[in-house]
Amino acid sequence: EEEIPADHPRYQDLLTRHRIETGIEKGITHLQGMHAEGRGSAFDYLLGEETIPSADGAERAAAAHLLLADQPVLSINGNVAALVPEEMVDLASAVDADLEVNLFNRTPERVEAIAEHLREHGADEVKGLTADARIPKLDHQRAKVDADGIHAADVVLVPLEDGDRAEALQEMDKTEIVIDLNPLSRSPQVAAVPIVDNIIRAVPNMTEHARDLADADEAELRSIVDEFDREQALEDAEARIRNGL
Ligand code: PTJ
Repeated sequence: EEEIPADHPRYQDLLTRHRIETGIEKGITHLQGMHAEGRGSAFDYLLGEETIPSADGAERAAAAHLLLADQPVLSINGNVAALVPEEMVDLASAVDADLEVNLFNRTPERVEAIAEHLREHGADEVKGLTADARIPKLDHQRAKVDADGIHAADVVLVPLEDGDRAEALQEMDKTEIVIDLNPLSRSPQVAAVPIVDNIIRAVPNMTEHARDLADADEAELRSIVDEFDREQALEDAEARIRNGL
């Protein structure tokens, strides 16, 4: 990371790519993670590589949801672990959430490497290793969850996955927060809170909102949650991308 000069016009994009490469070398990130990163990077370019106002609103609503939750869980895949390990640990501590490894390309080695990576970045407990429960109606590896983790959670943060897990979790009556730079992906389309922003910016900003709302009472948090308009957030992101074109 030191090799990339901070004043390079594509600094953030190069840094992100470099973290994914390092993640692959360490056995944390799947090779497909590089493709996912490329897709995300194209959308970020069109968004102007900044947190648009509606995404900031979504990040605040997400923070309020997490603070209101009884059992919030932050789901971690290979890209998330490579890009924002410390930031995820910080968010988990700000909202008192659990971290759970959940992978599409699941192998015991990768689950363990990611858990270890998160511990190195300050996590004291990482879930997802026992995987003693299943998400119903989902037949791939992403169905494997901890009974006292995602399976029991009321609010789940689902970053960087375009798939059908979001829908399956919704059928379990969970509130979902999705981070995805592509507003047309299936996951943001069904999320209670779709955050169309780069995870590198989104997570620290959610933590900042959570700290800002730490003393807010339940009524205030509820009103933030109620005022958030998911359709409008998706429309704003799409409009911004069309503009970018
Ligand atoms: O680690 P695993 O085995 O669980 O696999 C993880 C990947 C990411 C490889 C897997 O979930 C996958 O292939 O995902 P997709 O279908 O490429 O979906 C990833 C989504 O995240 C895409 O819609 C991208 O636009 C989006 N994305 C990629 N990078 C970022 C991003 N969104 C926000 N911030 C990013 N940095």
